[in-house]
Amino acid sequence: MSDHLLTFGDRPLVMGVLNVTPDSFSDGGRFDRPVQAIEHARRMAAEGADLIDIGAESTRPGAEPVDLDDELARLLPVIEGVASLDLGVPLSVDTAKPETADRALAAGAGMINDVSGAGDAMLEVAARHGAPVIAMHMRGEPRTMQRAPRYDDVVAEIRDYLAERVAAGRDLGVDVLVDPGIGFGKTLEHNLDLLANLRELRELEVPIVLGVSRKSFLDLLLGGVAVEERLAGTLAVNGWAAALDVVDVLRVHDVREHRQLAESIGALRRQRRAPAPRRRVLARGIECRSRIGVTAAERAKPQKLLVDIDVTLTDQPPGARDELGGTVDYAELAAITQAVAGRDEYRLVETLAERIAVTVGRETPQAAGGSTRWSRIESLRVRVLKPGAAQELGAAEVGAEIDWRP
Ligand code: HH2
Repeated sequence: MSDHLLTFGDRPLVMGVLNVTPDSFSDGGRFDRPVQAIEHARRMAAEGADLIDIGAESTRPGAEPVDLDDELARLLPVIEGVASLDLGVPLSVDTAKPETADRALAAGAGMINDVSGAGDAMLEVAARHGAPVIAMHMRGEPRTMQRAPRYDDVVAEIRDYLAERVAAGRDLGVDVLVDPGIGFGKTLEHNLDLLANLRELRELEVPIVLGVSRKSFLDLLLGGVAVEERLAGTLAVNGWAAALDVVDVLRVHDVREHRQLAESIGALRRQRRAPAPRRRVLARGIECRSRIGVTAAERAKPQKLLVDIDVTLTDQPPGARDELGGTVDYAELAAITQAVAGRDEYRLVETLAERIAVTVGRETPQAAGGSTRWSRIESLRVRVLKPGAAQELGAAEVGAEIDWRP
């Protein structure tokens, strides 16, 4: 994606918020004069912002729309002023109006952030300027969006909506980044569902943007926390998403702290060891005999069974020992299976399968806490087939299978 504008590596990018508004929910009125706004952009760049998002229309719940002329009058001097500082940090324009985006891109912004989902007119502006776009999901409009929003499946509905915007962008050659729009026409439950299941947006295979900074769901979640006290909650949620690698851009007010968060997670990610290859030992088609069946007649004499066992081992370091003592011996699996099958009568094949699994788990050295420190049984699959019954029924195979963890 847009190599010249954004490069994604092993940490999320930090997008600093610059609201040139009198009424934004957390910083309204603080940067609504160009001089203050430009100074704040300089500060965020010094604190480590990878991007600066400049908006002139508050989208907090209940906010009134701003008309085009007012929006341009607030935005353009700031975009031009920040662009002239040459901070080396790309600027995005936070607007839902294609005309505003067009003028902002001409004035020095390199990207569009559209909370209204980047409709076709917006994508056309982006295509004309060769700029990427953030398509954010919003239900309704800011003035009314928090009036009892409803979804059948909030994660699936938003994923499908964003997928459609990505496809529309692709048709025009526009790179689209997606944002689930935390707090935009969503209850606390909806926001948490989205945040806990962000990985579903990974299916879209485009960068994911997240805006949770200081938002009111944190107030509801934490039981009454004022806007200026929501940094810890913001860091926790952004840290969760970053650690799970389900976010690429964090849109935040507190740049310094989030750059530290992103760098820490990047360092840990680089340090992670490659997972060791998982070993699975198989013993399949073990022949044994057992008195098994739901009727006494069936149990009167032993019948032939075929048993498959798959043992998954865990905890092997790369290049684990090349010795039988450090793994499961399949001869031992066959011997245990034959002994368990012959020892008792069973009505159900699943009972026998379970008995075999439990015995393997208990009697091999790899049983949890067993003698071999670095190789333990993580799980077992045991399948018991009755070839005689299959033949009678005209079936290829009949039997039962169980999965078991020690
Ligand atoms: N949230 C806000 C504004 N723009 N853009 C994206 N992509 N994602 C967001 O979650 C998002 C956004 C609202 O936050 P803020 O800008 O601080 O407040 P206000 O809209 O009141 O100016």
